[in-house]
Amino acid sequence: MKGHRDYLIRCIVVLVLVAITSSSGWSSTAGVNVAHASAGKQAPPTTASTPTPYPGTASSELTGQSKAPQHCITSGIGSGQAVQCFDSEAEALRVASAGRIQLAPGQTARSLPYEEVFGSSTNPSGIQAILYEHANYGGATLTIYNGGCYIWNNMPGGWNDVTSSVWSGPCGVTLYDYPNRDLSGKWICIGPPGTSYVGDEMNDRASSWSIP
Ligand SMILES: [Ca+2]
Repeated sequence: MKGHRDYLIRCIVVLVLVAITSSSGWSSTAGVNVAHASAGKQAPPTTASTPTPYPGTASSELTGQSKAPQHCITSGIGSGQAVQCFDSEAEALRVASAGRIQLAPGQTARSLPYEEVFGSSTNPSGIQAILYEHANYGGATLTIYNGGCYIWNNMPGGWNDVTSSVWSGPCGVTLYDYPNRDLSGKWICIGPPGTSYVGDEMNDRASSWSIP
């Protein structure tokens, strides 16, 4: 439970930083900590690790639904926000893990033990989270890797309003309906090890994410 407690502390700290002026309440269901935001203003960037959002995004909700392409990976930090997409989950994971994870034919990340993918809070693997197009960890994947526990970004091309389930590393994940972690929209804190369904209020709505 220590890891979960640490996640909660991190999530709270990050959200306080993100929206100093918003108020929030917590409820917990089946391992998923759901925090509902009330109206609030977007705070200015507050952390040293704040990256540059993907180009082409606005401070208000993105318009238009797009279909997630294949299996994508993003480092979450760095100039240019490199996003790579592959035909197979195996190739995506191989690149995101710098060759450490080699899926056998027919395997998915979910075939592997949790710690083989994510490591532990004291020995992280570098894989931070895997977002899925469908509930129950199905469909296209977006793997977030490297950058530590305090990173965020807008969804890359094709991933706006797509995510339905999340497999989370020890840091946890927060999804936001609006780009740029704008808390005036819906958002959800997801603790490790994630959730097979982000819930009706966030399903196919995430436009930005943060770790945690
Ligand atoms: Ca959205």
